[in-house]
Amino acid sequence: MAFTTDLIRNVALAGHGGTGKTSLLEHLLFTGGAISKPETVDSGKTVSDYMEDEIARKISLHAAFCHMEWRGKNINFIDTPGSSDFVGDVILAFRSCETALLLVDGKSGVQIETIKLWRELEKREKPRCIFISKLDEERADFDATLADIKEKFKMSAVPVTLPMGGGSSFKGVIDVVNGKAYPLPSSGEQKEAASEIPAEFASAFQEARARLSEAAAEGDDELMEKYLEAGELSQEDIVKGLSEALAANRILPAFAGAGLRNSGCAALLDFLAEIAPSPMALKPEVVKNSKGEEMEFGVDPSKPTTALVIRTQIDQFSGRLSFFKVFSGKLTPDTELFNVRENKKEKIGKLYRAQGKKLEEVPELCAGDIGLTSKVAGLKTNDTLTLHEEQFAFAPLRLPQPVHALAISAVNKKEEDKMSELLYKAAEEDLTFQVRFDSETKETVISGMGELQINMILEKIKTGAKIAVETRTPRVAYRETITKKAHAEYTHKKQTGGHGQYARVVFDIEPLERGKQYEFENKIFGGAVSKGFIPGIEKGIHQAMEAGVVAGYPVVDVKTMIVDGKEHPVDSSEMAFKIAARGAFRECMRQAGPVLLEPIMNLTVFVEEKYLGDIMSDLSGRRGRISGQQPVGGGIVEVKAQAPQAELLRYSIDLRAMTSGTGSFEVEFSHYSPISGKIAEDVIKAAQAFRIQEEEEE
Ligand SMILES: Nc1nc2c(ncn2[C@@H]2O[C@H](COP(=O)(O)OP(=O)(O)OP(=O)(O)O)[C@@H](O)[C@H]2O)c(=O)[nH]1
Ligand SMILES: [Mg+2]
Repeated sequence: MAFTTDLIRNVALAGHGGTGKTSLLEHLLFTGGAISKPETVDSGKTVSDYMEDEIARKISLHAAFCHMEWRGKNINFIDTPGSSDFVGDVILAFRSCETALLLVDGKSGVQIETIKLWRELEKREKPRCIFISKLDEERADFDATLADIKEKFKMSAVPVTLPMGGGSSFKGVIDVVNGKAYPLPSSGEQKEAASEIPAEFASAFQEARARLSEAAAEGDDELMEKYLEAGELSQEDIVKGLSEALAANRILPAFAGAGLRNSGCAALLDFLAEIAPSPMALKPEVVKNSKGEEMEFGVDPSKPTTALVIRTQIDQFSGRLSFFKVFSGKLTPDTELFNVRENKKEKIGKLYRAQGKKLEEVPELCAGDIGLTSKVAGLKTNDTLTLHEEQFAFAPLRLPQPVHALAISAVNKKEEDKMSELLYKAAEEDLTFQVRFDSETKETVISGMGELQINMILEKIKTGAKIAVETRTPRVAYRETITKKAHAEYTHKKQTGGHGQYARVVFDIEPLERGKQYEFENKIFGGAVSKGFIPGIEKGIHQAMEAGVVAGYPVVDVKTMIVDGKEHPVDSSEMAFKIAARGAFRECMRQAGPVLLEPIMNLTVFVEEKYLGDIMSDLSGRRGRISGQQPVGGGIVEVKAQAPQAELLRYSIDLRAMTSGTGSFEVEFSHYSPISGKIAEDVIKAAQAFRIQEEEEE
């Protein structure tokens, strides 16, 4: 059956690792009748942890799409991994949903990943709810967790469900909106059944009900008046007020439960179906047309069909799967859509909804819905699809830059192509994983968010495809430049018999401002060298600049001027001038105080306050310069610094070790800066050793 836009809900489950997202989702699907028996994460049979690596490790490593019907609504769920290495999949889920459901462990309280995800949600002004999980565990405490949330997020969560007891005496939940109790089912495989609220929880319910009514009335003058007059709100008004407040991101509803025990699921589903915003409430995306003009584009069933590819999965059996969200109009099978990036039409075959790995064919997907299609080779994540040849595109997903890089090669050179192919495939599936060939250092460099993510990908290559690979710390892309002016001349001469070669050039060189790269000026007066030879001379300079005289790294920020020269009527050629120019440039460079430059990175580190001292002293040990620090909420401090790339090659591993896995950082290139003394000597030695090794290999 097709669901119209108002009947669709998209919900992303997110939170710190192991807070119970996958287990909760499994029981939501069970409660909704999408599956007949809930499985445990340990069994490796849950709907959303279905990939081989997830089953082996018993944690989620990819975004998984599921759906179910509840009270006439189609609820699409995206289960996301808790490990920060897979943040790319969480961000794509946040973009695609209207409501984020953040899980907080009732025993551990708000943990570091949840704080980071909260900041991501803040950036997007995304409506969100909190599910306080695992309340059946000893020492789990609903009220203490609410207090922790208030302290860390500076926002009071309003309970929509309340727990009845906790730990070993956990007896189920109370639905505050509907005034019902859901006693704890006798096992996780039993459905919840509503009953009267037990007398012992009557006053707690009354109190929570008053608080919920007040939250529903706030921000709506009419409702507030009703509430102040009658001292309470009708059921209908509570639903209306909460819907508006959540869509506008004014309230933070909180839920209680224990997913594994199937407790708290029914009331949560009621809320999602009846109160959570429909896709139409999604904050519009900014799209750009072919003229570069920006406009807002929200979900709208009345406009011609538009869809955005949100994820690509390359499956061994089903081939390429492209998940997309329909933004406007509706989509039916075998439609031709225009792919804006490729500027060509693409036939979309069958349409599906995913239930984990199971694909269920659908006859139609309306605006706001999430579905997928298979085997359309031309589709990539972030592609905009339109019905006509409309030229506008959604902005690509904004993801953090990779922070951990490795150089990789196949042990057997013949397998290098196959290895690269698998790496590029992995990069298509997870956009936070990148592959590039560095022509300068002659290395294939892979980079990502952390060791776990990279190891997962390497695992697929090593054991999956049986390709032996070697990894090592990538080489740093050093540069060379000059520090003063110089003057030199060079004559290339080979005139022994037959057709000879002759060219002579005289150069002045001088340093350019950092980042200017290259300049050339012809200062010859009187035609000592014909204009026709100038391109050859410039080619020679470029060639010489590819490998400088200090350690063979590319030369930057040098201006070269030809001031004089000489040519021979027969023996001069472009080739001869190229050779002469190369020689003159190298001679000039030797006299111009050549130095090595190293890349300096801008670094933003996020750590809990208690680690601040350690982080600062570690950074100064890495030749880092700290430019500022400020608290960013949740007890986290942001430290801004600059440090040489060479000192940061293992930073993602070291930072995690220093902060028990809680620290994180962002990094981007800033500028090149000169190095000297022992540091420069070591770089030169390493470059020489590398060159010897390369020559031996050839
Ligand atoms: N006691 C209890 N244990 C639970 C509950 N929910 C989940 N667990 C257990 O907690 C562990 C983690 O559960 P998952 O559902 O995999 O948690 P997750 O948030 O999906 O984990 P990641 O995807 O790896 O971030 C598993 O061993 C579950 O059996 C619960 O309600 N009560
Ligand atoms: Mg999970």
